[in-house]
Amino acid sequence: MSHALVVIPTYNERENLAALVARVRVAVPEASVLVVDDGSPDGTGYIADGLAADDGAVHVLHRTAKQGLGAAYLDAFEWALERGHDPIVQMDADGSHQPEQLPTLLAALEAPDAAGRPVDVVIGSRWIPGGAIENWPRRRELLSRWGSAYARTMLRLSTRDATAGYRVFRAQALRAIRLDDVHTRGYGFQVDMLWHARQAGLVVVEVPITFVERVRGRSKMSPFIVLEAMVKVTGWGIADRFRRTREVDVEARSA
Ligand SMILES: Nc1nc2c(ncn2[C@@H]2O[C@H](COP(=O)(O)OP(=O)(O)OP(=O)(O)O)[C@@H](O)[C@H]2O)c(=O)[nH]1
Ligand SMILES: [Mg+2]
Repeated sequence: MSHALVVIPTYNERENLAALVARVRVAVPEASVLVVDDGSPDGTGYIADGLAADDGAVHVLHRTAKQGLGAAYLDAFEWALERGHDPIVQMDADGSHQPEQLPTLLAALEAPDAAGRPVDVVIGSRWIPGGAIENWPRRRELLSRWGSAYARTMLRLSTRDATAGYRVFRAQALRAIRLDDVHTRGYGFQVDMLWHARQAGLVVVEVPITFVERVRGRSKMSPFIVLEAMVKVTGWGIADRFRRTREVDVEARSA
């Protein structure tokens, strides 16, 4: 029988991982956990191995070098699909995404959306009513809100929190998204996945979450990551507009 898998990417999360995995195991005992570590110099990978040795529901995927969150997730999705997991959850290791809210996200995958359609993807959202953030500096909030708004406008996405990292996918949704075609490695990966979801015609719903800024460890967010996301979103948006113009032209000519 297929069952849920919670994927947790880690890079130098020594102080956070064990407590987070324990919370996940309590909040959703029926789910397995996959830690994807990129050879963290602080030894997070060893901690993950220890957790896996103690609990058969915890697994570890070791990657040799830090290649970004997107690359880690793509490997993990392949791992999950090969083993028949469904649904597949993605969650940060730093405690920003609270495992206690996961049952609500999973329930939203089971219920039809407002139009009565089966749901393919659930997003834990900061920017819809009921959503909240704790301990974020104003500058960080503005960057996130602005980034989401820019992606939404450029790519005509309906998702309010387009950069959210707390998500649940049906295995079928990950198969429908051509993962070979997702190339963003940094934080823009989240937008890239939504963009592909829209192109695949998937049904995406948002559930409000309270996002808690990390208390321990360091952020991996960098100006490069923000720039990568901006350049890519702009490129996709422009390409999409050209494609639509061409489609309208072809329709007009054949009418
Ligand atoms: N495997 C892997 N995990 C990564 C990599 N970069 C970031 N992560 C993990 O991805 C998650 C999100 O990274 P964060 O540093 O928290 O980034 P963020 O949430 O955008 O930034 P903050 O809000 O400042 O924490 C964390 O669990 C990180 O450990 C990477 O290159 N490889
Ligand atoms: Mg974080």
